[in-house]
Amino acid sequence: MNIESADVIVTSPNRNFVTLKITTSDGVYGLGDATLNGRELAVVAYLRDHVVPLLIGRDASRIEDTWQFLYRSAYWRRGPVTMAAVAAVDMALWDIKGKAAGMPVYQLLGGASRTGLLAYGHASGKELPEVFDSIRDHHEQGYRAIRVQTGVPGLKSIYGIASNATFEANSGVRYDHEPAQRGGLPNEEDWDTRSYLRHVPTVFEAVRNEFGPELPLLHDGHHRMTPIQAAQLGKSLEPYDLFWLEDCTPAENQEALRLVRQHTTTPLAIGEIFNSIWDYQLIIREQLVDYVRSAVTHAGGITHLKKIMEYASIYQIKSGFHGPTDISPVGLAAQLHLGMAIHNFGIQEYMKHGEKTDRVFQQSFTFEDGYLHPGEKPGLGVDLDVDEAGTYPYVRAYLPYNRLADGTVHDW
Ligand code: CS2
Ligand code: MG
Repeated sequence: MNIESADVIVTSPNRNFVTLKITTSDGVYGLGDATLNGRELAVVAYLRDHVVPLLIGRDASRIEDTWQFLYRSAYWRRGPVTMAAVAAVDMALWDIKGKAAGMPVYQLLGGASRTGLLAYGHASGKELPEVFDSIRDHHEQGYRAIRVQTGVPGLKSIYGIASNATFEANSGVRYDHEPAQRGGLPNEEDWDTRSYLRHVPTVFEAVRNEFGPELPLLHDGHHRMTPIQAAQLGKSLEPYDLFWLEDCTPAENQEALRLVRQHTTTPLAIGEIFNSIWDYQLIIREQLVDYVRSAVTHAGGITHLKKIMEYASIYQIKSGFHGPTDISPVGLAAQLHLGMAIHNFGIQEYMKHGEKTDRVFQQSFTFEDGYLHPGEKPGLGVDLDVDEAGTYPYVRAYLPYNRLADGTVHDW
């Protein structure tokens, strides 16, 4: 079953997506997600100009060998663009192997370790009443775990809060939060960590008072605090028993987590911008994190993220795979299959895609009573309507960035 063709499909129904479609000499095809929000075309070029020529004629069944070949023969290793390209090939080959075997991919990964995958959704609001409404809305949608993001007095716009701008700009589909803005330059947002640190604990206190102690609550610090500020927030949130505090500080310097760990027992989740096992090496070995946040799309595919989870399992660290709308339905499906099979599954982020996206990507996963399941279709269980995809041309979109009151650029 040799690879006969490989097409890079770019579409922009509710937002931009990049999908690799590999077709074999037997006519079996597989899909892989290569979407890198705000830098999509860099991965398109890496795939079209450099990877696709290497795939033609290769034996599609040799997934590990192809992974190693693409990773090592490039000479230049790691990084978001390379690892998204490698990930797309990897996902497509697992999809093909599942179809050829007549099995859903999770069966090839060792079978089901659970009946379903606990998911969390994104509740948000500028003020408390909006936050409460959004939590109730997510409850009604069936979510049993909820991430809470809140506005901060004095800040015009902040990560994680749906604003009217995102609503109108994204063809009228109500996304809780779609940060990448189409057709322009990056939005500049304002940030002040001290007002955020004062405000967030008051919101979680109010949410606990309103919704009780059981509901698993998550929060995303989105890389904005210094290690000691992250320690401060983790500590001040302890009374509200968070499921996790995510991306509490930029983690290029993995040792930064030592200071956070020293001061708080709030569980920590990190890794959505990590692309390889080496980004986790120290923080896993030193037990400085509790959840691995990588996405299959950005961490070298099912093959590599499975290795990260095996390493994490030695330290009882669980998965918390990244699942916002900029992970395409193909990438989400791949994570659900991996999540079904690994032992150390923790929770899966699940932001719902829009109607147009659902027309482009036919999906077979289910979301019932708070739990996701990849479905039983052979392969990944997702198909792409190439003609429908062709009706939504790419529109360049940038993620926002932050500046502090004194004009300094800050992590967004
Ligand atoms: C976020 C993402 O979902 C999350 O946890 O951190 O929404 C992130 O902002 C986007 O993926 C950026 O493209
Ligand atoms: Mg995040």
